[in-house]
Amino acid sequence: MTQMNLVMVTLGVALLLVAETWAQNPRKRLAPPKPPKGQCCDEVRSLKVQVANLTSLLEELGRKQESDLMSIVRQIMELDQQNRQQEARVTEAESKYSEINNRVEIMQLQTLQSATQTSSDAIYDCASLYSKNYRISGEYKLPKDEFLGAPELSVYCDMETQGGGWTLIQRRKVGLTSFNRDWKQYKNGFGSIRGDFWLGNDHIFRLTRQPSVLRIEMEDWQGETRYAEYGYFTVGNELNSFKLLLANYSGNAGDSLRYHNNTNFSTNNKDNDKCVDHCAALRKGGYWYNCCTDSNLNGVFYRYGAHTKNTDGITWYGWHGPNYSLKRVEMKVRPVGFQP
Ligand SMILES: [Ca+2]
Repeated sequence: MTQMNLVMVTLGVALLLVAETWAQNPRKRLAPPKPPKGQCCDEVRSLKVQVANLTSLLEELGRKQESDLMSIVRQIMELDQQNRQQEARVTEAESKYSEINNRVEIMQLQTLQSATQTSSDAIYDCASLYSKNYRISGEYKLPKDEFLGAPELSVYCDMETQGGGWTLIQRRKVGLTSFNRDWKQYKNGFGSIRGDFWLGNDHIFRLTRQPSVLRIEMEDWQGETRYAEYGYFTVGNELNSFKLLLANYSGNAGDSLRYHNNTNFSTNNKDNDKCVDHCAALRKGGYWYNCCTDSNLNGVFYRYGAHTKNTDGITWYGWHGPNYSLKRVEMKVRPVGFQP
């Protein structure tokens, strides 16, 4: 622009000079010019040359300016286009982001739904079966549940006592199945689900991961019955030696499992009791032996009850003392919040 101004000024001066020259010779312009004197004509010629030069310079500058303007316009247009492209890219990115966001939300929703389905639809005990309208006591097969890590399992459900929904974890009634078994057998369970059996410490652990009630029903050889119920009952996993924790006794048989509270499980090949003696070997069963017993529900089945010589029978001290083996026992669990 400064260059442009300079050119304009120079051109202006040149024009002034030309005008002045013309003003000095007004007649020459009107009348047919006489042959000019050498000096004057030389000056005019030189000025004309200068004007021509300046004009061409101006024209050139004008063209340059025009081309500059054109290039600026082009640049602006290009920038504008780039801007629009970038805007488009941003819009695209935004829509992709929102699409991904939507997908994540859908996935979260699906996960939530499947989790809800698993916890509400899963059949993992007799209480769940009861709530699905299975109301007849008997043997049921619980399906394998990968979510809970539970294998397929046959269980016996008591759907009648005190509203039903009970999963049996133990039964003594026939007397032909030995309960003098090792750790692994007590861990996995043994016996016949319709007869005498131990469900298995792994299964009892899984069942009692939800807050559970334990109910023990007993019958003596005179046909009388008693029960003991614990409002809180849980068995630890194998790493914790299937430790027993229970509380809130109610019933009419006496609180003869309290003595075994907070003890580990022991078997004939694993002495986890709180005694110098090997209680499992002495009492011939697997149980939460302390030192050793106030009850021995997995003891030896003695027909007709009284066994004054031995203390290894199916005993419940709170009812018949240490020398009376019961005729029939059932241990069963159900969730604390169970609604018949
Ligand atoms: Ca011991």
